[in-house]
Amino acid sequence: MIKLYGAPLSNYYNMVKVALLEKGLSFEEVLTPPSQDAGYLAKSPMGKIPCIETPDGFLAESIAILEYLEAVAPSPSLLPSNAFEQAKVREIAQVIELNIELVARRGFGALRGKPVAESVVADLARDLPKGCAAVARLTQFGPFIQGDEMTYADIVGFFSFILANRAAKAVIEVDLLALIPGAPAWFEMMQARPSVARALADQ
Ligand SMILES: N[C@@H](CCC(=O)N[C@@H](CS)C(=O)NCC(=O)O)C(=O)O
Repeated sequence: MIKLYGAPLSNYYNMVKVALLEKGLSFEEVLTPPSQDAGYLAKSPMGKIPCIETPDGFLAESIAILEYLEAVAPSPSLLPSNAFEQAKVREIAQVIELNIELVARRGFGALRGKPVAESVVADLARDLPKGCAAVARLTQFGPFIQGDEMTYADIVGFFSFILANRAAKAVIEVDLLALIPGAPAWFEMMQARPSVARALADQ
């Protein structure tokens, strides 16, 4: 059985947890904080959460884990069958991680009441609208990001935007979802999905 290491407050942890739930795979949650201890670094090389333990060893990096789950449990699928459409899912997930999640993450201190440096405020104000414009160019919301089937881009997208938007509202007073046509309704739909609702309730 797959073991999922991490904590329910982590948006990345929830990406993997929701994929496991969607696929109906049995898994055990092992509550673990991020850690630089040698024991945990042997499992997750940057000491980050999540990582998973598989029959073949440990695996970190959420998108790599999602790809692994897709390979070992292809049904129900979180990727389209067409090679180009599959690559598009990967493109969108990466664009969201690099240009929304990781940019907004620099302002996450605001969510814990910490001051955010002026340079970070300026970076978020410049880069987040640019990232949202890229996401808008890539998404269809029909009703899912890539059309009528849910893919892992929806999972990465939902758990990236949930925190990024809180940080954007707190730091630059911008609603990121409002910058992407169709995104507010998609976000509501994803939030109501049983797997996502369970991960949020478990927090
Ligand atoms: N690229 C990683 C990011 C994971 C990540 O940043 N996790 C956060 C928790 S949400 C963490 O472990 N932070 C601790 C740290 O950066 O040392 C992934 O895709 O899994």
